[in-house]
Amino acid sequence: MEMEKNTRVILALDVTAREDALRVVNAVRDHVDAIKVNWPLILGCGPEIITEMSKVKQVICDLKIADIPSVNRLIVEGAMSRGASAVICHGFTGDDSVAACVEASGGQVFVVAEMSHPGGKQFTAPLAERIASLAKGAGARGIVAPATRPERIADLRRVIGDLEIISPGVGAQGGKASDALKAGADYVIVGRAIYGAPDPGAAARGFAEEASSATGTH
Ligand code: 3DU
Repeated sequence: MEMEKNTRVILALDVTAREDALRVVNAVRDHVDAIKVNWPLILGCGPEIITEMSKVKQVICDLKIADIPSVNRLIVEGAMSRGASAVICHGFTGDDSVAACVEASGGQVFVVAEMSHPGGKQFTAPLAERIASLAKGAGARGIVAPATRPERIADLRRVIGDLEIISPGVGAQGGKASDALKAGADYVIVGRAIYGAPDPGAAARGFAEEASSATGTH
């Protein structure tokens, strides 16, 4: 199933209580293209939350999968069978581990190339081009690249061609949605700056408007 490419905003729903998740999702649903579900929400609410959220929007399961191929496959199957449209895995585990994720998800995998937080410069940045190239070779759908360093999005775009780039680090981590999109990201991922805002719906609408002026979509 194609992910909507309308607002270019992916909500990172890192809340732990189901009522908060439902409140935020109901407020932002018209302003985001997908919901990214990570461990805090799954551990807080149980994996059924993946299925529940998938009835509202496409769900990307950000489990940062980083294991041996056989275990990666089981994790991806568990996420996809609950309604995830895509998963996120690490690439430092090597090509066989990434290939297992690609196979088990039917190609619906984003591989973390370079992480957006300051520590991401330490180990992920020096390897990011190699990981991006591994992702492309493995048949992944795309990569994760940092909105906090838009110049790196442009560098990694040159490696992957037309694969998708989803980009976290907007808002709370200091990155700007418009900079990330102009540098070549397809989507920005926004968490705290939306779910932690006094009015999450208005915050999400603001990011969607910023995205549409940056990409010239109206
Ligand atoms: O900083 P925020 O609150 O907007 O959340 C960012 C989200 O993106 C969060 O779910 C985190 O797990 C994810 N993420 C990164 O922040 C950085 C990465 O390199 C990869 C994923």
